[in-house]
Amino acid sequence: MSAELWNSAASVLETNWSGDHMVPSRRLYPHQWSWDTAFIAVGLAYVNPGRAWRDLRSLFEAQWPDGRVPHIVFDPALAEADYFPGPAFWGVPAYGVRPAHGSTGIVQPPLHAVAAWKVYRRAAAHGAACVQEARAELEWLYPRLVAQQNYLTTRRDLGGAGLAAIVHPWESGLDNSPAWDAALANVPADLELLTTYRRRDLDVADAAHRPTDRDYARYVGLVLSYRAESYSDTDLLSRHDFAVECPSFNAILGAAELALAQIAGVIGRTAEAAVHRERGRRISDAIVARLWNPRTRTFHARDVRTGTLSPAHCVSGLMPLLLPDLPAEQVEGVVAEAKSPRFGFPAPSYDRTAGDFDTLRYWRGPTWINVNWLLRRGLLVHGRRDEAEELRAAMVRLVHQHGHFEYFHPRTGEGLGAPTFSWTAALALDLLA
Ligand code: 2M8
Repeated sequence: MSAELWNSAASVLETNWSGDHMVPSRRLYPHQWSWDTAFIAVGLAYVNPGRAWRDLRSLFEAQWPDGRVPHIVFDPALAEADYFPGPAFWGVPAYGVRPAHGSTGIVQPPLHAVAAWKVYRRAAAHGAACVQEARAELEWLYPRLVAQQNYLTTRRDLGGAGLAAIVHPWESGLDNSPAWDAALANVPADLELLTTYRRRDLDVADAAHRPTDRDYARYVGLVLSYRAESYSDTDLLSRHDFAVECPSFNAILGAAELALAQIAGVIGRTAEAAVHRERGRRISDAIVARLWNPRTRTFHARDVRTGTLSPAHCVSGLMPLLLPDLPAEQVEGVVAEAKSPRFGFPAPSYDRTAGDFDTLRYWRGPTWINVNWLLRRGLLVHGRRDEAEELRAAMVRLVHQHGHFEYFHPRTGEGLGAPTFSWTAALALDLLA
């Protein structure tokens, strides 16, 4: 079984390679996405590390002067109509050394330091030249990764407590998660707006599996609001309707500091390693102080504008397990939540017992490999080897039986969304290795 799965995963990554970057899927997502690049690098580390570094470089070549790494880098060879919203809609000036590549003005979870560290660690298996290349790539990436962290922990600390706020649901990577429902209720949904645009996703995917038009009206409205001041974060809270501290985004932010500490050690910046470790610990503390609900014994998204925690139980609430400094009480609570009837292994994106659990609709129920891969990593961080192995085996079974789909039906395992999806294939390689 594993040779067959390995080969099919490797061939998905061949098909989706576009010269200097990987696309998540050819039809639905034809450009380069930020956190996809990180998950994909983890798999490329086994079959083509040179491409892992090339992909990360392509992404960071589009980094903005303020340090933000855009959530999409657009392929200039494609037409505006190939993805909505495309480059003209975002209206972002071209930054960096790839001036022909437009980008969006929002971010995604900063998983790249974790990915780069994993690619580096795997390099020795490919020989000395590969180790040398990996070191040089880490040296190139390090200041850029630090700039990304600095942007998120300063300009995006809208709540003033040491966490980064997302200002658009797309920034979480968990687009239509119920975690944002309460905060989004305050965002006008101008359905008229959509009549002037064409939702390209509905040409290539089933509408019942995608966010609704009401969601999209809000997504478009929030981009227009952020775009109005050229994506400036100054006084953003006073003029923008959505600002949320997400437990998953911030757990990845903390894990990135710890990966940066490792990278700094390897490239001879030992004094900086201690600073990153300390920053990671502070993010971990802030997540516990701001996002833990002692009554539900799990983490929830916090609406920065109202100071309230979302009541929804979502897979994002399990992600702080990635942080080694998480106190025992929180570790126990999250592991119990993960193993409870609400989730189980592999974990669906949303509470199975909720009245509005939706087995088909994207991040409102279906099972995703990337967040389960993060959950397994978190279990290993806390020495929960048996649970981690149970989860690994369940993920491998799911992908082997149903294919490298974007997401899966949480009861039957049926593949949903894009059929040859890069991060599913890439992470399958890591789970098999
Ligand atoms: C999905 O998001 C994009 C918008 O960014 C979309 O729906 O068009 C999400 O699953 C996100 O996490 C992912 O990075 C992206 C590309 O795979 O698709």
